[in-house]
Amino acid sequence: MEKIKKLKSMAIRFNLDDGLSPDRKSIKRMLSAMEGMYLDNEKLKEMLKDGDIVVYEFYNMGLPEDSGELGFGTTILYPGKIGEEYYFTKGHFHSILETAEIYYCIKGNGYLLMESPEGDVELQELKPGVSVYVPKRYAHRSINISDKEPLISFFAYRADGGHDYKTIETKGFRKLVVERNGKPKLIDNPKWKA
Ligand code: PAN
Ligand code: ZN
Repeated sequence: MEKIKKLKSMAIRFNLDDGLSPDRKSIKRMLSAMEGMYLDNEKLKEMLKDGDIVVYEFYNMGLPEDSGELGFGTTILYPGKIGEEYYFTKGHFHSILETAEIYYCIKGNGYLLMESPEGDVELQELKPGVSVYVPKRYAHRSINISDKEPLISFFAYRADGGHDYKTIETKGFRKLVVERNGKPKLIDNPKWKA
């Protein structure tokens, strides 16, 4: 990605209907890139036989990763389920653990699942107009509980915070949000590794 050397003010458009920006190229996270992340991996493999699909897309503005800068953009998480688990983003800790983040939901309905390394779990509902503060030290994952609408949020974080995906990829989150009797339910992750 092209790095911007001297930062000037900028105006970036994000469409309120689909969350996409006509000014930047999004990063697309495909179903194939989510292998091993959902509880029912067999189901995921079965779905892949019908072809790969975009589970979510988001923006990285390519700003300098300095402590004085901010990373920002939108995430568009499409609706769907794998088994009884709703589509979610991979989720991550920030590499600099002591960095917070702010989310602002523009469209859709879902949750922001957060957990600290010590095992404190926080769940906040995302719906239009709601802003959620992700405290420093907490891993975070968006979950879309709608069966038709994308979940669209705007986010901003300290640009040098970095993304540690590995911890969640190997251990998972302690909790999962699944659909039971047509309703979202927070359950213990049976695959969670201490
Ligand atoms: C967000 C996320 C974005 C995609 O910008 O990076 O929603 O989710 P994953 O990074 O977990 O795939 C953010 O939290 N940035 O720090
Ligand atoms: Zn983050």
